Amino acid sequence: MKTTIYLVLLCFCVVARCQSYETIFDVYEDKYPNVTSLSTVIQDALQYYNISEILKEISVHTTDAQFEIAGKIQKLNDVLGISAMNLLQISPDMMAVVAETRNKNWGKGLSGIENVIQSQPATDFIPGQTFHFNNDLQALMENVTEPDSPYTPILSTSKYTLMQGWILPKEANNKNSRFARAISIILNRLVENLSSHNESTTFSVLFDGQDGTTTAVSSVPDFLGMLTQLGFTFKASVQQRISLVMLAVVRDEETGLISDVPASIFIRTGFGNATLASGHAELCWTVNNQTLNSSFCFFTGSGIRGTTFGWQWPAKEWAGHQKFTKVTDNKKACELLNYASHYASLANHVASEHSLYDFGYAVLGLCNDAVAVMQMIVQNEVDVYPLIMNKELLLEEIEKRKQFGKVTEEITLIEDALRRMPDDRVRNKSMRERALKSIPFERGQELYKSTLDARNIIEGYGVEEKPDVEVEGLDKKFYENVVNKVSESI
Ligand SMILES: *[C@@H]1O[C@H](CO)[C@@H](O)[C@H](O)[C@H]1NC(C)=O
Ligand SMILES: *[C@@H]1O[C@H](CO)[C@@H](O)[C@H](O)[C@H]1NC(C)=O
Ligand SMILES: *[C@@H]1O[C@H](CO)[C@@H](O)[C@H](O)[C@H]1NC(C)=O
Ligand SMILES: *[C@@H]1O[C@H](CO)[C@@H](O)[C@H](O)[C@H]1NC(C)=O
Ligand SMILES: *[C@@H]1O[C@H](CO)[C@@H](O)[C@H](O)[C@H]1NC(C)=O
Ligand SMILES: *[C@@H]1O[C@H](CO)[C@@H](O)[C@H](O)[C@H]1NC(C)=O
Ligand SMILES: *[C@@H]1O[C@H](CO)[C@@H](O)[C@H](O)[C@H]1NC(C)=O
Ligand SMILES: *[C@@H]1O[C@H](CO)[C@@H](O)[C@H](O)[C@H]1NC(C)=O
Ligand SMILES: CC(=O)N[C@H]1CO[C@H](CO)[C@@H](O)[C@@H]1O
Repeated sequence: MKTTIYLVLLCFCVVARCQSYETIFDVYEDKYPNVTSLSTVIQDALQYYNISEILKEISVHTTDAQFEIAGKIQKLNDVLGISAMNLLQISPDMMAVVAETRNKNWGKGLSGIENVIQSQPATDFIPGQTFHFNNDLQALMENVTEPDSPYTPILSTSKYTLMQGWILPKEANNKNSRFARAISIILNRLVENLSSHNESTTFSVLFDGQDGTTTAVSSVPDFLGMLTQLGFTFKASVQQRISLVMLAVVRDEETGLISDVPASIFIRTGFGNATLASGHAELCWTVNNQTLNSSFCFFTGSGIRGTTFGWQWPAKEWAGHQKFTKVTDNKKACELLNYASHYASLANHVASEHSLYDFGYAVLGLCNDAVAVMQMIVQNEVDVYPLIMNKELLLEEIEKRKQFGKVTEEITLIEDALRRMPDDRVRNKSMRERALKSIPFERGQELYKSTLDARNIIEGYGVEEKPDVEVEGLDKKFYENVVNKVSESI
């Protein structure tokens, strides 16, 4: 219940006056047969749950907050029924405000905000300072089993049980996936080495040569060099789909059938009332030899210790899929991996220096932001949207390093990318194109009905036009207040 209230408050925004859909969560169930709209489930639940009661509980926490919507003071209790789901959308600039406010409250030690410490990918599998590639790889691959996340009921009626969880597909623990996870863990350890200046804690990977000698490597390029010598080739690309927040499924109590319930974070784009399911992007490498065909990815994630290399659960087909930035040359793909490792080291250092909540996730950007920095380096433009990172924190750190004369070539490139990349905390000319690109569906194959509407609305704007709607009267203060109230009250 508290999570629900938190989400409702966190994302409270302007009501979309609905057209071809009733709520922004409505999906084309006819095109995606194993999918049920969240709104269908909620609509049913509304017959059993007293929303007035629920909203009353919310209003206890928010009595002082300024609810100014489109210039009018509105009471939450007035916003009843299924259309209240349309409140669950937020503009990129307000996402950044929410991130900063949550972080401030976490820093102040307010209860209700616990730092998210999970271990995916686990860094603690590797014992000691060395990893013997030939001897230890098998054991590490055995160790990195990804468990299912069992279905946990959220609410149920006689008709539906809404649950949260994820049952992994079979390939999630096959050899390729285990190898990808093992490589991610090793890479993350090598990234730590970048910021450690103490030789006695340096992490090394040992490789046995055919001539009986052993080579020790402690840097990402050297590690990639060894893998290339062993016959592995790397390719890189950006993989993009829509974000999945809840990982929800519903059991139809009449038929017993389970189907997925897509629940994304919706981005209020500011182009009229166009709202889009937020895109999730990651920069991925395939690493192949003749027997293994693995893929690992790089992004800033929640609950994964910041900006890291990691292995992602395969997304459902209905989440869409598209690729950007295809780097097929082995050398270039390895160079990009080296830049990513320097960016991870920088971002994680800044997160640690400033004690950022969730290892910097949100304040230092969503998954998209880390990908955007890499896209700037490799192609001098960014495809992904939205971008909300507080890049000033990273630039400050780089300035500090410059004063001590300690800036690598990689960090110089990263600085340039940070300065020049688009920033959706302010309105920019590339927003229109990137917002449209963030839709990972062919026209007519959209998952959410609201996405098709949004596509039509945004396409109606000129190529260089910026969003016209600021946040329709909902100001920064509102979001700060709401997050503060929630932090205090939970
Ligand atoms: C969006 O805005 C347009 C023009 O401002 C309006 O005609 C339409 O009803 C709105 N559609 C939705 C889905 O809110
Ligand atoms: C729901 O709660 C409100 C406020 O407590 C109350 O006035 C109303 O009668 C309740 N409705 C139902 C159907 O129980
Ligand atoms: C694998 O896990 C076992 C038991 O937790 C541990 O003792 C061993 O060191 C691990 N091996 C590697 C290579 O991670
Ligand atoms: C380096 O790390 C070792 C082992 O943790 C520690 O004993 C030593 O004091 C460290 N040296 C410096 C200069 O920090
Ligand atoms: C539909 O999706 C659910 C949840 O992911 C899964 O358990 C079920 O097997 C799927 N059903 C079909 C018919 O694909
Ligand atoms: C590919 O790499 C794996 C792991 O190092 C190794 O076991 C396998 O023999 C390699 N395949 C080839 C054809 O080299
Ligand atoms: C490796 O996997 C990718 C994606 O799953 C596939 O497209 C490709 O054909 C595979 N390559 C090999 C050599 O098996
Ligand atoms: C984004 O907008 C800001 C403020 O208007 C501007 O300073 C910046 O140059 C713009 N960046 C891009 C990439 O358009
Ligand atoms: C002690 C050691 O080998 N440290 C290495 C950590 O990684 C950096 C960057 O690749 C190397 O320059 C250091 O030599």
